[in-house]
Amino acid sequence: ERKTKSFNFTAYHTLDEINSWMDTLVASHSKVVSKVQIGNSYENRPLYALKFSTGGENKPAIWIDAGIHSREWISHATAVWIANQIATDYASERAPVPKILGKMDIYMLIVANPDGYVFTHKSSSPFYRLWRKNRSVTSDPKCFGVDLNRNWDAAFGGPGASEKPCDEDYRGPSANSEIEVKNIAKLIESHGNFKSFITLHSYKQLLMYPYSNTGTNPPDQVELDTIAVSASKALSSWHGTVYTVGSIFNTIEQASGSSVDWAYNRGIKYSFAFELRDTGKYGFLLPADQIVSTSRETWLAIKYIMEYACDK
Ligand code: ING
Ligand code: ZN
Repeated sequence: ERKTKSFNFTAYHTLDEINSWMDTLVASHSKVVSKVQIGNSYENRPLYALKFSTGGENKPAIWIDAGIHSREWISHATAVWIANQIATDYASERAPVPKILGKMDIYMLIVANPDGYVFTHKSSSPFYRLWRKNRSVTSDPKCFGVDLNRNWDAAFGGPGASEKPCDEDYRGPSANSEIEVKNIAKLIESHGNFKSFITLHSYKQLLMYPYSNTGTNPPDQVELDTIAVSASKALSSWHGTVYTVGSIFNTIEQASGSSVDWAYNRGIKYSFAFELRDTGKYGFLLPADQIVSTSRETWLAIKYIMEYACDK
């Protein structure tokens, strides 16, 4: 308990600090949180997910990942804060967390791209700090990394992803070629009972749903849009931060091989992608004094989506 409390939620942390914080969270809340290793990264770092569960086998579940793009530091920091909030809300019986965890499990992968994240901490020079992809070797010896949000088996190879290894949105040689993507997909597929898939990115203040690869509406567009509008209203109620809602294709741009399209296509209806703060003033370099306010407002939106999926 003491150690969890002394963790500084108002600062950005290294991979090692986040991993050891997970251990202290699990130690303080072992009845409800455990650490699950879902595999390793390309450079052989463990991929640790936090599993929130009150017991039972294969309960309907909610997936949350952050940091699939390493430079988007506010996503990892927000996921850390939210994980702590879920644990403490459960411990103090604060609604709706006990109800949600009575029916569903929550999996949180806070650092989906640990190799990239370590790289962004090597130097504050933009080449390091603004690294987006993972760090795998490509067919071009000068260029490293695959965009892990273009490598999923969902319209892989279509428009909105590059075939060139030096590009920021390089899709990789084939769908699931990247071990990080493969590990997440394997966990979700073998579990088979995920109801919601939430992925955290930055920046642009958007709450989005599929598809990213086409402008055609998904069959559940009306419901997903209604949920996203309500969740973004909940988010705004905290500090007045304004989010735009829509399909990924319509709010940002076309992207093939994305995780939410994959999740939605395999039947995870409540699939959403967040672009957290800000709208461009600081961009990926969001000052650390905005971590807690960003986390609090994002939690309101995520809580809304979770409760909706739970009550459904
Ligand atoms: N934006 C996302 C990207 O991968 C996105 C947008 C989200 C595309 C979800 C597809 C699916 O390009 C950032 N900033 O990474
Ligand atoms: Zn991103």
